[in-house]
Amino acid sequence: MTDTFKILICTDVHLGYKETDAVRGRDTFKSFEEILQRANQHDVDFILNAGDLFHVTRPSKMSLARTAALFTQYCVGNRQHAFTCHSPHDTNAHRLKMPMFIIHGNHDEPCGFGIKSPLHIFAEMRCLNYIGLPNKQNCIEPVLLHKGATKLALYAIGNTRDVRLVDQLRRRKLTFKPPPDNSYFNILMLHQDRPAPGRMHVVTDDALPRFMHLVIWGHEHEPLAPQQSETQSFTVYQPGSSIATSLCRSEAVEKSIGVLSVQKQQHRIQRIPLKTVRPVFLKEVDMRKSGLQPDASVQLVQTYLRKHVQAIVTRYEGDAMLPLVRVRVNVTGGYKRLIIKSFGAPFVGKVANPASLLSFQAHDGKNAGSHMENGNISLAVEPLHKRERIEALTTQFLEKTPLTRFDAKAFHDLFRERVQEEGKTTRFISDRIEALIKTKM
Ligand SMILES: [Mn+2]
Repeated sequence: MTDTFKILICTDVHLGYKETDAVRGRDTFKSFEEILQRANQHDVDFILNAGDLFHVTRPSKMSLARTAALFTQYCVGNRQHAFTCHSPHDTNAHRLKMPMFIIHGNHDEPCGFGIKSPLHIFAEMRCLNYIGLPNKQNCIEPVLLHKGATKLALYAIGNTRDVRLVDQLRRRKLTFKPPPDNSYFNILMLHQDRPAPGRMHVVTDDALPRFMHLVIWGHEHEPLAPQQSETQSFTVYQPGSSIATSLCRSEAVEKSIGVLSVQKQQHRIQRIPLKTVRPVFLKEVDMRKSGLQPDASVQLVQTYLRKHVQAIVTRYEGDAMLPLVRVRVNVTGGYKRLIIKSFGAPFVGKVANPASLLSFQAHDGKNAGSHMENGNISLAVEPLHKRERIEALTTQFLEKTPLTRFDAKAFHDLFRERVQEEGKTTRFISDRIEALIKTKM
């Protein structure tokens, strides 16, 4: 019997994202199935999932049924495991042919009556091991896993609002029970914003326990190779999402998962590219280089931009999957903007997102940030790295108008999602807020 643990690492699968879209509806489920198939292929002992398995905390019945079918096919069943599991929690590890230790993310966090996450349902049905919920003492106890001479201590923190978690860690209100002895390889899995310029109140490496060897960081959709922490002795691995939920640079890259091997205290992470992920193609077009004058007609601008899209479409002709395409048009100088939805009509069946092919930017201050579209003011599409700006705006708003009816977090998330997603109109957002308020009354 070997004493090397093999563990598949994945995160941010976002099951159900765009599930009603005729073209993209099954994307998340296909990628999740590929992840489960690869777990078998690589003969891993178990899977670690760092959060946001579901895109929403109340998944549709369709999503639940599809997810249940995948767990039943790939995870439920008997297998003779080469490891033993000692846990403070009632884990299902030994009752599953492919165990999955999983935490919730910000999208599938516990909420509502009884404060449940959709993960609770699957845990109750013994499909997965839901970890990362603090006990009454607010102490994080590890799941201990032994395989021959190799011993793992698995720590986990489900998504918590950054401000709160930073405070809890700083004031030691959240503690970590140390491993039984120093022969353990200690892993921490969490789902939070990573520190970045301009981000305030986020968890930094030095706030995490020094005895960790590997930190698996979920939530950030951009895949990053494992890197040595600058302030701590552990390695940080950010696997990145298995689906692009935002058409921006950091997401338009090859999506992958990791296979972690641990022998005693030596570890290695092998990156495995996913094959089921829809390709994303981004292009930037500066209208000042188009040869057209700023007062050129809508028709001329449309013809010009459609030529660009056609060139992209031609590249992907004959491919198994329609691509996601986003052309960011710089209209600095007063060039006309087009109605985004109708622009894509000729590309139905040729791209996966005909209704959201374009976004417009102007860098001369005129109309930057908003423009008229179908009579509604439309907010400019914010790429993911500008997320904090959206939160800054909503925070500003909430400071002036504290919410009594519903959670501030729901408000942040709703805004962030809708604004960055496809450039939804403010009308759409206000309708959603109204609906939200009505359901809470
Ligand atoms: Mn997340």
